Amino acid sequence: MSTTDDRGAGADCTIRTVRARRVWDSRGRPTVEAETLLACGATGRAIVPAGASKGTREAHELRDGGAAFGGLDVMQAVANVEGEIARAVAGLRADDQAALDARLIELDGTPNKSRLGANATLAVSMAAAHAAAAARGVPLYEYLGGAGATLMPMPQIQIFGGGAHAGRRVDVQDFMVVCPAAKTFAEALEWAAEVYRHAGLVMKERSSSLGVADEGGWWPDFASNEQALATLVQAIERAGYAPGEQVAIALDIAASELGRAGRYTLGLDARELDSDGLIELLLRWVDTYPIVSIEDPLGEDDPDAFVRFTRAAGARLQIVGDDFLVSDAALVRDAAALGAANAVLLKPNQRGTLSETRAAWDAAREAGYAGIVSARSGETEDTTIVHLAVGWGTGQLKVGSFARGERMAKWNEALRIEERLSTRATLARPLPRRTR
Ligand code: 2PG
Ligand code: MG
Repeated sequence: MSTTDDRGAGADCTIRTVRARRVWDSRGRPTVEAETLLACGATGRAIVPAGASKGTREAHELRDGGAAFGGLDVMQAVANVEGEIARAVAGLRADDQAALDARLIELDGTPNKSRLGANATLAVSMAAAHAAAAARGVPLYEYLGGAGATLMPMPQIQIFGGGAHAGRRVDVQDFMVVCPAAKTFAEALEWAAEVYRHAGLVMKERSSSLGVADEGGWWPDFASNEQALATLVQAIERAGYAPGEQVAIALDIAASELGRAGRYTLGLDARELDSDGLIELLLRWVDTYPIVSIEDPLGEDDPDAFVRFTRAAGARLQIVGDDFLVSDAALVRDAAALGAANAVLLKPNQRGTLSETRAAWDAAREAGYAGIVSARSGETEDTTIVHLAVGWGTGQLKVGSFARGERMAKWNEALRIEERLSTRATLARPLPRRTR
């Protein structure tokens, strides 16, 4: 979000002041907003999101502890922005993102931003980008990607929520759809809206409508994880689309939440599996249902199994590292050397600066990996990630479901971008089409 009063290429992008405040996220929890004022008068503002199912190697989110708000207050992170960080970045240029982020990293001085907080540093990193875009008088995606930023991302849209986002009612965290045959981003949203609506109707018919989960997906009431898959196919068909061909399935197993050290528990299915047992189950699902993408099929501490799964299915399936790669360029390079996964989820708050997140995408591209810019389960009206997906040309965007304002703000922002790009826009088609 940005405003400006002295636009143009020659605008003075020197940072004058940085302010921060505590605002509230979609789970009613505190989070950090930063606002940057430049010498030219342009301002930029950004809010940091928060995850629930987190990788252990994510950058540190600074929370105050204590009794208030379950220990989740962020007043120390806010104070860090207004004090130490504001002093350190005043005088730097907002349009030199690399130098600004390097200063933030150096100032923090820890490997995981545990001193100042990744929530503090990311708010400043993103607000500066917004301010620089405003100073130029262009939308953020265009500031980041120039005139060549015309690739609209394929959306991954959640239909059922599960795992840590729905009281572990089912074990699999995200049951999502993608629309490989849609011609535009707008059309992909139309199809997803129909699938979402029909999924809700199916659940209502079964009197199993229990509201929505953290990211807006239907709160699941299923007898097994596999029943969720079957119901999703049913919803796709009832909505009038060919499963696999027009609307396909993407899953986030979030397997780090299911166990440790190669032992996994599917509570709903009353099953304990070792790594190869989980691989076998997922391969059977891939053979039976029109699944084109699986995120975190195995735990973050199970790289060898990741390699085995990638060998078995990587040629016909997108295999995404989220908790496994935590948007970290070095981990992406390590995974590529091993042959583990073939795509990386990109969440800026897993690293704490835009430059480091971007570096993970650069490493992914070099390795031939796909990239998916992703929201967190705790979100706000902030739409920065949509601009990152288009500006960086990642080709995919994961935001959650087709309900709740913090999700719709992002889908709707992407519609505005597609409209602005007009005939120059093309919808990315990164995923294989499948016929059953
Ligand atoms: C994920 C995200 C979004 P969280 O695991 O990919 O679904 O969840 O933000 O809770 O990590
Ligand atoms: Mg995930």
